[in-house]
Amino acid sequence: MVNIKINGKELKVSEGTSILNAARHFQIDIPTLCYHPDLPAWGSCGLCIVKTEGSPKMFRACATPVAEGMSIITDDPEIVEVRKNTLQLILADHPNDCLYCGRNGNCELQKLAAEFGIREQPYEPNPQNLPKDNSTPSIVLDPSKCVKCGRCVNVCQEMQNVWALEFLGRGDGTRIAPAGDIYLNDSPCIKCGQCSAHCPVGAIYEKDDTRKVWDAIRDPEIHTVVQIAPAVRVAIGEAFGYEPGTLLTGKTYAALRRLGFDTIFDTNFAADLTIMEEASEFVKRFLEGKGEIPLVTTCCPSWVDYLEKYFPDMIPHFSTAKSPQMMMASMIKTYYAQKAGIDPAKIVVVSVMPCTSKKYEINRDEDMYSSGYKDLDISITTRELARMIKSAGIEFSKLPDEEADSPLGMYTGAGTIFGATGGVMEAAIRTAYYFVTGKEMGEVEYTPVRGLEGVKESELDIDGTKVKIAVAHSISNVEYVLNKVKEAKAAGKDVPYHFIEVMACRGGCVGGGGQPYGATDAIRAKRTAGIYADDKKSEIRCSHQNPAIKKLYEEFLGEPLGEKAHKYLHTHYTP
Ligand code: HC1
Ligand code: SF4
Repeated sequence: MVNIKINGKELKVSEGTSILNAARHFQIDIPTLCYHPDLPAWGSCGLCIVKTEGSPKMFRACATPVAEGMSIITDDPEIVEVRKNTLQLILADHPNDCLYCGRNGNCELQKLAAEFGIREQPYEPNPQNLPKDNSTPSIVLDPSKCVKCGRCVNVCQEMQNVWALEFLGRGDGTRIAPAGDIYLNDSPCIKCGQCSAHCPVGAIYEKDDTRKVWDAIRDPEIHTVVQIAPAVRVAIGEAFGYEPGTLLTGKTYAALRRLGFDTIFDTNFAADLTIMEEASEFVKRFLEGKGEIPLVTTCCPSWVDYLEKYFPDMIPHFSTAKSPQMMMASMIKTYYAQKAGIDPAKIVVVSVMPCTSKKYEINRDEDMYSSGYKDLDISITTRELARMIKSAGIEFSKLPDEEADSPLGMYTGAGTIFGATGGVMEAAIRTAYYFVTGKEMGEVEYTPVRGLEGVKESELDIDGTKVKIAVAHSISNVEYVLNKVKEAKAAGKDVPYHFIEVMACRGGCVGGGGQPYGATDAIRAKRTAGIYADDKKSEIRCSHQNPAIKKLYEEFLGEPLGEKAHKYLHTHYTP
């Protein structure tokens, strides 16, 4: 520990802590546009300048560690003046079209301009007029709005190890763009949206599909069916002033009904369905030797995109089970349409996801028309749903708790934990155990796969059979796991794992690129706690015990991995 003073107050902080974090720890918020706790400090914006007592020199609090005896001043008239001046320079390069910006009311630059009372602009306006990149189905790049903070580049390179984004040009002409100055859709981008979730302004944002949803809702000929993903229910509240992690399933159903959706189902039901197929697939490969081991989960479309691009030789290891959102969509346009007597051509399926990549998944070429129609029509993010609720004037906090509709609305605790890293694995274990032994697991909570550690390895004992497991989240953690498998295979040794779960975003879907802004590990942990609380309070906690799932197999699908299940619930991959 080192002894320091901040604004005259004596404090003890751990060695190596940056001045910015030391100050924040003691409730002094030094302004910054470039620093984010997920990322290494870059010191590019220059707003976090501070001084030490007795010295006129100013330095960046994000990039300077505390030192014994340091007496730091975070705020005096001169510091405030320099920060204001820096802000005015940033604003001079920025288009002043806040009223038309997707981040209006939720922008870190706008907030700082308000807090610093910026009322005039001494500098000649010099906004860059650069074209938007609309090429991906998931995110839009608007380089004219970029404040060159570097967060997107950092997150894409360091956290996701994708390297789709770069700084191009020099000096005044510096801008963010895909390396090689190509369209984002032609770059290695995996559409995870982490750049949009970390951007402090409106330079990268989710593609807004809410207009399409409104059109479907308002069309009297169309029957709209909506599904919500596991992780949405523990984060949507943040847009309405709730604590992160507050479980708001019932209010979200109520809001969707008031928006005008005809039928409300839950992706958690389909997560139970995914487990039926994926756990069966695991047993078939692992115990019967039919197929490659390790089995790798594939419900995260950014992860699938990454694997197809960078590890195509691993394709035989992918689970062929579709993601829950796609399984749900094909069941809506077949099973539900038949049961409800609705022409599937008149159904529009909408999904609400914590994810920008799900917009890409619905447009993949592979097996996404299994119902005979486009299975899933529109996918929107948690952020887009929050905007729809607000623009419709719905007072979210005053809504009653409502139920989802039948037959695709009932879910188990296993379905809900899909939303957190390790959750798909834990849900699969609960059912695989039953499939292998014919007995239920006594204690269903399998905690070695939980938590925010980048790679979680463990060994499960299923009635004397050892199952080696790995769970990774954030693409930067994946290479370690895959390389271990590849090295073992190349050396002709036993594979180090039998079952691998990967989610592209840190924390899993709770930390998805389409979730409300401002996620940090503390917020991801709260959302995760909300997910596990939902599991704990569930009467049924294993997918194979879901009565609505049993009925679906009895009435329509037949057996897991059977002919019909293959037709509607499985897919393939293209290198
Ligand atoms: Fe996810 Fe999944 S867990 S991928 O994050 O397998 O988006 O929440 O809906 O499909 O169920 C997302 C979440 C989500 C799918 C499920
Ligand atoms: Fe990089 Fe993900 Fe953004 Fe694509 S969506 S540029 S992969 S951070």
